[in-house]
Amino acid sequence: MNAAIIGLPQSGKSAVFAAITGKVPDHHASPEPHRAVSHIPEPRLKYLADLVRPKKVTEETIEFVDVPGCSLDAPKGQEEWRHVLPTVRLAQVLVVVVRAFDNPAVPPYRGRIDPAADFAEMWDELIFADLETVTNRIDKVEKALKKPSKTHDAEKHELALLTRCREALESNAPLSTVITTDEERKLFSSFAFLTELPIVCVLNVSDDKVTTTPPLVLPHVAASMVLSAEIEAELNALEPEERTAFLEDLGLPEPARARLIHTCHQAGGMITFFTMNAEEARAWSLPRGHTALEAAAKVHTDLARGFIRAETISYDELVAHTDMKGAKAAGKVRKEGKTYVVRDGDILQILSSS
Ligand SMILES: Nc1nc2c(ncn2[C@@H]2O[C@H](COP(=O)(O)OP(=O)(O)O)[C@@H](O)[C@H]2O)c(=O)[nH]1
Ligand SMILES: [Mg+2]
Repeated sequence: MNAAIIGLPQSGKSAVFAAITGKVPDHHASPEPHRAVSHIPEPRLKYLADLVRPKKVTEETIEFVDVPGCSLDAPKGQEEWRHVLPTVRLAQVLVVVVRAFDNPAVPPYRGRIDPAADFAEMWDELIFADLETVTNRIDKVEKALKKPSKTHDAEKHELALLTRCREALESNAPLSTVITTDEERKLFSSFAFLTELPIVCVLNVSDDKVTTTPPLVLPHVAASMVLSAEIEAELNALEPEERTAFLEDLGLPEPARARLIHTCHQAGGMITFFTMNAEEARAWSLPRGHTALEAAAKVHTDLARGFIRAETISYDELVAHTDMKGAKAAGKVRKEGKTYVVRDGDILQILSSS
């Protein structure tokens, strides 16, 4: 899965990207979006690997895209924003970085530090981009309805939904409030609407404010968090042993990096399940609500084709019984069929005839 980092210029997008991925993008060298893949920190996988000591341990990954900021009130900035929009549309999650940090060396965009207003400005751009797509489509469908055709029923149905989309956007509500069924999502999937995507809002604060600043409270936002990109950069530069002491000094439980990655994964509708054997212990992402059969297909198409059952135990239950042997003896390993809805933390052993 893939998360696009967007926000106004000088909000700290590239700094956040560097904190998460360890890669420092140089937008002076290239104004294009930068991509990097991060492993999803998964302490549960380490426990499983310690149990079976496999040849290989494979973590799940997530891709982050650092999108250059655009001065939205200038024609050139609008042009740049249009240039990066197709990349943003391809994301599964939008991370909106909002500036709250003070740095005399970096004058804030528009000369103000006003997180709520900055978020609102980004939000308006997303709404506006979708409104433009919806309005253009309405024109097309209305024209089609004026011509004789056998597809008028489908067009009328689409027009009714598009009209509701326009009404929502005009009242500043995202399309995720209108497009709610699989059928509707499929009908509009080619438009890749921005306001259908879950948003994670990241408030980038000064290092001395990180424990005292509350996250922004925002409607229609999947998650809202606070971090200091400066602290994260310092953490990344330290040796692992020094990090704990540094975090303790600051009063932080963990680096924001892990929290942000997990938040994006969850906001994107993903859960994690595990497989383990002597060869490999592995974490896998699966959309929430997907079944054991879909999980099997993710691991290998053959496993899904010959699916017999999935022997399943939750991570917590396994830990409570120390290992598989203990869990089996206690009768805690369930035999689940194709339609079983996989839960976060499930460990699956999929039995298949092929
Ligand atoms: N003091 C401080 N400076 C920051 C912080 N985050 C970013 N900066 C600085 O602000 C400038 C703009 O940050 P950058 O990540 O390039 O912003 P972008 O335009 O949104 O990608 C850079 O010089 C950063 O070093 C922060 O948390 N604290
Ligand atoms: Mg940047």
